[in-house]
Amino acid sequence: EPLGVAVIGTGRMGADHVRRIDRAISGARVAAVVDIDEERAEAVAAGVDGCTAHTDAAEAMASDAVDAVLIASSGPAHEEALLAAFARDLPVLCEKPLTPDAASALRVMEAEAALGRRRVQVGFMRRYDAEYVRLKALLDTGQLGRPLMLHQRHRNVASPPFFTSSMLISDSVAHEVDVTRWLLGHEIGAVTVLRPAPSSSGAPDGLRDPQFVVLETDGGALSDVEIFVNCGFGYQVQAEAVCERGTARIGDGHELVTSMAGRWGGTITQDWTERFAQAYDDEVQAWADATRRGEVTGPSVWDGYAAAAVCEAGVRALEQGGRVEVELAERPPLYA
Ligand code: ISE
Repeated sequence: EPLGVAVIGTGRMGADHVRRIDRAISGARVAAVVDIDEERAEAVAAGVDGCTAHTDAAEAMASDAVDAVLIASSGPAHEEALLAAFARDLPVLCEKPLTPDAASALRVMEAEAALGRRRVQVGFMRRYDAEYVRLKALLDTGQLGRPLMLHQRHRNVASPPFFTSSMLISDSVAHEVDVTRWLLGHEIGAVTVLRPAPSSSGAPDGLRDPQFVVLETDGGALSDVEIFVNCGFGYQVQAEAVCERGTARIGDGHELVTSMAGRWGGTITQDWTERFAQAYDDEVQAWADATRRGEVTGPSVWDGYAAAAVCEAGVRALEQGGRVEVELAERPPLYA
């Protein structure tokens, strides 16, 4: 019996995950889709055999055909959907951000901790990307010595119309926050955000784009992030670890280099569904496999909460300037 998944939210990521579960991965099927836009839910459901359409997440979760939930609605809608899934004790894959702020993430963490076992994998898909996995494996061997600094670049072609200056941190840099914690095994203790003059090309008026974010870890490492969400030319995600005895870098995108007519070069991916397509496939496959074994693996609600707390400090640093310390709640034993 394949795992019956309810996909909550059929926007860009939700629709991509529906396609992925329907066509790319094994052992799971889309049993229900939910969207506040009824027509959209029905249009997506119509493309999948035996899939029902709903406008209410709790109603979809009540269906006998639903064994697990993939939450891909907008960040502010996650908390309610997570709590509805907990009420039915359903396993969840929740797209990032877990929730948009630390207080709501903490409520979710307390609710899951009260269940006494993990139910949620958070969708930090970079942890499933082959290049990141190799970088982490190399750092973990210790061959390069202790990592001292991470330099990261995160560029999007263009931001969507609803994007705000604080979303550069809470929606985009959230990935580098998780990558930093995961690669180094440190928590992030303080955030500083520097703001160069905004780009006048492409970025909507008033959007603070680009930004330069400095994360200080409790292990004494520095992680810097250039976030530039209206760079215009491509989707680039790069990371370099500077260690005591060497460096390691990913994201140069050199899989195919052509030489022709006196020039050499390659192509640049245009968005995350393209750059991280395989990572998303592997992430959702790993979630479905673990769920069918009755396990929960991958990034946890603690990771989602920690990212939310760091991003909240980052947004304050962006707004008020200077260095803002991160306040983290105690880590519950469930996430030890
Ligand atoms: C988006 O929500 C993502 O998660 C993408 O990976 C990121 O590159 C983009 O900046 C975010 O807005």
